[in-house]
Amino acid sequence: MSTQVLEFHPPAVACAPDAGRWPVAQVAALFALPFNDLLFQAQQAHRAHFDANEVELATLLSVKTGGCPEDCGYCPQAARYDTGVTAQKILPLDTVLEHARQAKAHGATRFCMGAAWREPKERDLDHIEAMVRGVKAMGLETCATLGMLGQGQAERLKGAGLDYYNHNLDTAPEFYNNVITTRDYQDRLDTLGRVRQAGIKVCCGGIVGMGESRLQRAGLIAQLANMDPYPESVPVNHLVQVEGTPLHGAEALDPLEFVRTIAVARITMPKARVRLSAGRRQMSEAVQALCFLAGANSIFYGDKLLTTGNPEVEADAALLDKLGMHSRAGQVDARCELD
Ligand code: SAM
Ligand code: DTB
Ligand code: SF4
Repeated sequence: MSTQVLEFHPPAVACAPDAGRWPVAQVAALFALPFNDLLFQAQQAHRAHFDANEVELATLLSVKTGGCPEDCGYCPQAARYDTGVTAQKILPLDTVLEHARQAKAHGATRFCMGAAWREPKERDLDHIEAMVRGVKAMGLETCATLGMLGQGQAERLKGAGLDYYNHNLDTAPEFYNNVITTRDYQDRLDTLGRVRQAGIKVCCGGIVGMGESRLQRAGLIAQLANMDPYPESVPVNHLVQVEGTPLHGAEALDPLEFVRTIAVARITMPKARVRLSAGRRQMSEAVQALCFLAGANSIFYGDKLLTTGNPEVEADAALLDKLGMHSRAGQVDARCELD
């Protein structure tokens, strides 16, 4: 039973989670609340645990791009889809550290390194360990997303100073096979168990806008919220549709439904950092502002995600300024170039 979930006091309209867990039906009931009531609850949960005007800036770098053997239907880096992404070798250490240095200079507090692997090989981990050590030594929080981890690999990353491991459940168990067939839900849960066991903080979320139903979005949130403990960090990605991937052309999600997903994540995981992740480039400023109101308090900062675009740092600095928001590091500095 998670004590974190028990601390939440939901109003009468969305019944209290029994036994500290969130049945899918109760998560779905949150989704069905009138929008204003949902956002009000999300604000209450947010303000109970965070400075409501503070946002974490995390910079993402693809340290090994493309050529991935997996078949994730959303992903431009899968070798089997013709998306125009060229497979590259792992980046040299000094290139990664230079990106991290610039990210820090711009005000980022967290640096996330991503690799297009099904799982890292042992020799890959030597490189990643050096990257983690170097980034950590700059005073940045470190995060990596490298695919599934085998026995002993999470411990190696922890030893190098890794703060967070990102591994997403992506969607509800019932919808999962519509999106990925080359590894199953249990594989993901096993990796998350290894990360937790090694004492690394868990960064785990999913993607919405892939054609899933609202009930399936509730199913994803319930899976996350019922982890014991729930993840410290929850990325909510809006599908970035990339030509050549099977999910290109999926029916567009109503932006207000995306905002609802953020709010439900905030209410069910009140102490987590809820991350407004991929898809911001396709979102209006007004929708992003609603996401902050719904409890999002982390964004990717830098003009690129892994292979697709993200808002320019100048635009983000201007948006945060307009909203009177500040980063964890204080002032946001968009003056120097990231690349
Ligand atoms: N290869 C590793 C893995 O899949 O575990 C790590 C990198 S993978 C690109 C990290 C996450 O990015 C995926 O789990 C997925 O949630 C997200 N992602 C990938 N492509 C996306 C897209 N087109 N739109 C939104 N999110 C995406
Ligand atoms: C996460 O949940 N979203 C980020 C990060 N973790 C690694 C990745 C988004 C990728 C979007 C598609 C791309 O740029 O390739
Ligand atoms: Fe490979 Fe990760 Fe993309 Fe799936 S999401 S195809 S595992 S890089």
